[in-house]
Amino acid sequence: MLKLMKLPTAWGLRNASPFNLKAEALLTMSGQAYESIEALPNKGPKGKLPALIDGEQVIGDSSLIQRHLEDKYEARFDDGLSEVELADAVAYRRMAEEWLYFINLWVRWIECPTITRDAFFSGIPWPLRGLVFGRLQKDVKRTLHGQGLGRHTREEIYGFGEEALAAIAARIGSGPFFFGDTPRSVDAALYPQLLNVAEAPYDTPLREAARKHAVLTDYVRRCDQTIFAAREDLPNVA
Ligand SMILES: N[C@@H](CCC(=O)N[C@@H](CS)C(=O)NCC(=O)O)C(=O)O
Repeated sequence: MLKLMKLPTAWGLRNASPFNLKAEALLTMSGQAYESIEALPNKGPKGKLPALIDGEQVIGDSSLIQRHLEDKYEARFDDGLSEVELADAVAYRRMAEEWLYFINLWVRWIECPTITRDAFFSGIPWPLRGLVFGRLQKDVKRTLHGQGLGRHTREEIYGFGEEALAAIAARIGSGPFFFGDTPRSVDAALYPQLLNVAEAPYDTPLREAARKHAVLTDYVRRCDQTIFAAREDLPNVA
């Protein structure tokens, strides 16, 4: 059976790590039975999670997991979409994953680090917890500086976040999904990023901006309920 290596969750969210939730959503939509294994990012072949174990093959990266499900198991997430629709999906997916994700990463590690430390590192005794967290926080700071986001002011970062959320809300509109009545791979990618902004316990202007758009909070709920409606048939229901 397929095995999904994923990060442990927190706060009662289906998964507090958006890319891990995306992989779960894609696997569920594909109809393939799978088993979840909780792991840390260093277990992934690229030092990140999720990763999918399929026999001898270990596939790191949610987009490559999607491709694997399409190529090997004939998952048809996006059948019938036009070239322009597929292009639209790529652009929004990358905006959420390569932009909104980093804004939320900044919220979690730089703006509100103690919430993150207490949720994910409470198993490590003091003073080691502080040392481990401090080292990882330094890495995140370096990443954000390299990416560019970390060079902006707090106000500018929240401004970028609000802009991205407004763009996604406008695009979803009355939906019910990104492309109408059926959830597609773009929904499996977008909704975990939005869930982790709107529902995690970081009381910031970013969460406030997400919650201001009823379109987004409704969309998150709808995606989660629709995509995982069949999970009772599969092992390890979250
Ligand atoms: N492009 C990757 C991103 C995966 C990713 O960033 N995973 C995070 C958790 S949501 C991670 O493992 N972070 C640990 C790290 O960067 O060291 C994907 O689509 O799977």
